[in-house]
Amino acid sequence: MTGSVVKLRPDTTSAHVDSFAARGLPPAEFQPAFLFDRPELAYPERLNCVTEFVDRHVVEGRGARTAILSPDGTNWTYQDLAAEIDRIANVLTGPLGLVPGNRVLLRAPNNPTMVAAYLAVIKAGGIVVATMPLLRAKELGQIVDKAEIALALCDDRLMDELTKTAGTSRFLKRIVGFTELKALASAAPATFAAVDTARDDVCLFGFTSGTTGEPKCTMHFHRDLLAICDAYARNVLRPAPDDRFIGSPPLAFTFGLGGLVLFPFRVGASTVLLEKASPGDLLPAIATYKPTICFTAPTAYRAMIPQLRDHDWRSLKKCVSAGEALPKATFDAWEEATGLKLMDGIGATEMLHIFISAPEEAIRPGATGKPVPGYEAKVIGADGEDLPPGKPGRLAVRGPTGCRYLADERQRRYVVDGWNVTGDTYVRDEDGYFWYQARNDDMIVSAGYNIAGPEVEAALLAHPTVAEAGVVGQPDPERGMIVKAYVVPKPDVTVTPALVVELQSFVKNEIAPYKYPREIAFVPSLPRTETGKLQRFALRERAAREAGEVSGLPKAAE
Ligand code: 3UK
Repeated sequence: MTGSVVKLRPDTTSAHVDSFAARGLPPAEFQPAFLFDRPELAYPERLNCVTEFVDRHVVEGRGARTAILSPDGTNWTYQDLAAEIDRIANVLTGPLGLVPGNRVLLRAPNNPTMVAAYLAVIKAGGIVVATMPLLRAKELGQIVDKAEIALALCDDRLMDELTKTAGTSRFLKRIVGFTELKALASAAPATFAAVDTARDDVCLFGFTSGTTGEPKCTMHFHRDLLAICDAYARNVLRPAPDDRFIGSPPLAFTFGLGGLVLFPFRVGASTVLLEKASPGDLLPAIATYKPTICFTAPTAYRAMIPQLRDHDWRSLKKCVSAGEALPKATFDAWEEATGLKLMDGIGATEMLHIFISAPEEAIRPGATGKPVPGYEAKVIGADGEDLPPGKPGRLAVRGPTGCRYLADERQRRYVVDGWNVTGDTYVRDEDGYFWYQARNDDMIVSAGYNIAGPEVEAALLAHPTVAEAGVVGQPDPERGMIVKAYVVPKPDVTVTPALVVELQSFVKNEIAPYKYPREIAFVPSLPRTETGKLQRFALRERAAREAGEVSGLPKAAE
């Protein structure tokens, strides 16, 4: 499985006038190895990726095909999109004074102007820093200061928090609202020559959706944006020009960037951009726009199942699930309801997108899949040694993309001997499939046993009364930790002490009995991040508070 390893130095001449990103790159010895042995990953040294994603389609005669649809009535062809991008690029480099290498913050829900602005920044040689719409002034301030951002483009409806940030930041000088941006753009020329960037010029800063500590800023090159399309999408998702994409992840989350912008544009397909895309919004939009490919989180698929019968979802051909583990119960229920196999894939902001997954015909339900062609993966032990099949350990990967934190000591923790160590515990089976266990720090150690919270969650989700489940360790004087489950019951379920006992016996029948939740608390909802991840740390804090409390519900019978 091992291919030749190429350590790509910045080997081409940068187009950046502002060298901030290059100065922040990790030193060579802490960079991951990059693999480029597949012919489709052999990119030319000079490369502006927007030329590939947009202009190429116009030049090659596909300018009249649909690129972007949205509920505000937008129906842009590739020709329209190219003109929008070029007008904004002219505004950026003209009145707004952008020079190659400058960072530009974007703040907007997923909408057409956001995408045009995103690609305009890159086409102009800038570096995009997209931010989640729910972020507040303080979090925006951390991003602005870390990335030293002077210019922001902001949806007018989201101005308040960013204005507060500007009030206290020594970097942020100018915020241009989308209304003003569009006014300036309408007066600007509709053609703009792409800045002649190097394939290894940085064009994107992705802040991790990490839940603790200082935010980490990952840096990605022009070639990286193509590589995720030419590795994962081309070999696993396999979209065609007639596909239409839809989904929920914000474009500031690279899961959304790939699934809703880069993958469709790589093949000249179309995308539906939704500002609101909760499970309740997604199904009506699917019925309206008849997309073929959907990207969302495992919990969103689960939430949509009972509503499927009220909407025409039958245009869907492929459904991608990522962001957190896909429980087998959700996979089974979706397949039963739709006949479609959910395509699980693990990705990370550091890796830009998905690196382990499987095409439909090779899916093994419950497993994440195999390394995406172009990537290699292994499971390693505490000392970095390779572990054989069947043994749980730390996941390590390498491929055409990899981790580069901006000026961050934590680089050395993520990249070890050229391998990206994602922080996940995995088991590889004899056939080379990778089975997710937990985040390394989500393992519950109870009376000497290692118990993976997600495995207990998956077991609970198979019970007909359970809508959602979150499982963490709760401090316990005797066992160190006990397994504590927070359960959201389905709408018409009556919560009784008997249900607790019933769920406990159910789990004991599904998985090894010692893993059963000794305490179960019923809650109306679970805390989640904007990227759809369960906030286990919040549940852990809650469990720690509740430790020893009389819960009002009976303690488990042994
Ligand atoms: C977890 C998964 C089990 C895992 C992401 C697709 O999630 C993305 O990036 P983040 O930086 O988080 C990375 C971490 O999330 N995870 C993601 N997918 C799965 N765990 N099964 C999965 N299928 O802990 C990983 O280390 O927010 C996902 C594409 C782009 C992304 N940025």
